[in-house]
Amino acid sequence: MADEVQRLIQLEKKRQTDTLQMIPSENYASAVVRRVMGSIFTNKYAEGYPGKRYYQGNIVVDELERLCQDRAKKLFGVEHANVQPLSGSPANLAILKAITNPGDIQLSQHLYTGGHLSMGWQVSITGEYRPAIHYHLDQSGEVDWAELKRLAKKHHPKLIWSGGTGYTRIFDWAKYAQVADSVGAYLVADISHIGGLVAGGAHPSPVPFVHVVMTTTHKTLRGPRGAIILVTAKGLAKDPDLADKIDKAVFPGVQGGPHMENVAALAVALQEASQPKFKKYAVQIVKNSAVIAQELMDRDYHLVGGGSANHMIWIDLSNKHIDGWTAAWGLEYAGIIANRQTVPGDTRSPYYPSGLRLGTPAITTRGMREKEMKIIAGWIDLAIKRVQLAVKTEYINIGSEQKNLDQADRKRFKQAMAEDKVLLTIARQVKSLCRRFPTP
Ligand code: DSN
Repeated sequence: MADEVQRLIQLEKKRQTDTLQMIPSENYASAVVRRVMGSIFTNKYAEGYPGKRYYQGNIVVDELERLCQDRAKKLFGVEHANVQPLSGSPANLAILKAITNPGDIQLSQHLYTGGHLSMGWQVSITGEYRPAIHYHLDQSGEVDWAELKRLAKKHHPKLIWSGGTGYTRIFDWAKYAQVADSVGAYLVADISHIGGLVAGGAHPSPVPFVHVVMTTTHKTLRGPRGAIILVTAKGLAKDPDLADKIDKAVFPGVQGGPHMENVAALAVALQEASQPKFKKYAVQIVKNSAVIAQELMDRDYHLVGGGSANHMIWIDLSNKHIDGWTAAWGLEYAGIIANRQTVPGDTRSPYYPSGLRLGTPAITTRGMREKEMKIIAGWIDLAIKRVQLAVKTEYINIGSEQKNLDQADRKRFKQAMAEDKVLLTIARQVKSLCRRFPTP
């Protein structure tokens, strides 16, 4: 019922307003983007592409989609843009379909060291569809280049994926290209996390080095949920039909009718991302992330990658003797929303991993800067210390090493943390900081 949904929207609004959204893949879309997402374009079927639709009544929609394509091409400096993918996973499946044939191999970053499901992990359709092998990040958080080269040489993949969901350095696109070109593979950059940093000029663009770029549109790019696939000049030089193959793979290969309300909102977001203000925003995201990273390292936190050169802070909690699950829940009760993540060399499972991932895109959108980052880093440390103490002595009593907590331990821990005075005090302070930095 609409009134029930309305109540939930209000509750979620309060949550998003009064707590710190620090999941690195989340952001606040602008009010205009959100309004356009709710526009009447949602009523329209538009299977096909501009000039060749399978439904009538698409003269306006054609103009809209062309506008969105043009803005994407201009912003990223590419030859071709498909703006229809509903999200990153279908986009990556479409890329795989366009580029590979049965028997071809894909090579991607291992899921446990920051790779993504949609780049050939077994439980994903992309892993069922084509065989995949994986390279890792080393203990320092850098791509294991020697392993990547060795695997490429041995298996001759048709497609090499660069990028994923865990990486805190600046991608060396030229190095990836060297490996891919040496074995004649297509190189695809999944820049979902750093799309906004690339658009804003705060990170180098993969465009001169790769054949295809995919980015989701709702992370640092700050648009509606969705994805775009970009074909570069290098891609068209390798295969002049590549753009056409990508389009056919998206529709009718993977998807049916595009969500035109999202395409409309994306056109708005791309325009926003081309403004000088957005460049400043992208630079500030990186500065903010570096401050939190440094503050945490000064407090003896081990960060994957030895710091943060982008929007992401990736903590290995092994030396804190707690897992990412307990840390993430402790932080949530303190009003800081993060997400847990495996780390290179992790011996724990993805559900109870050794790491934690934090990010600055959303809090930077609110206008927070270095001064606030220092305060936030202090709160993160305080909350994690509280969790450590709780796990070690008060509620679970396991000594200095975290054992594999059973479900009863975890339930007791959560109940205790939900009422913990230290965490509740931090949550109150977080709320009062948040009130000074309104959400869009
Ligand atoms: N779920 C996204 C992330 O958090 O990195 C990737 O799909």
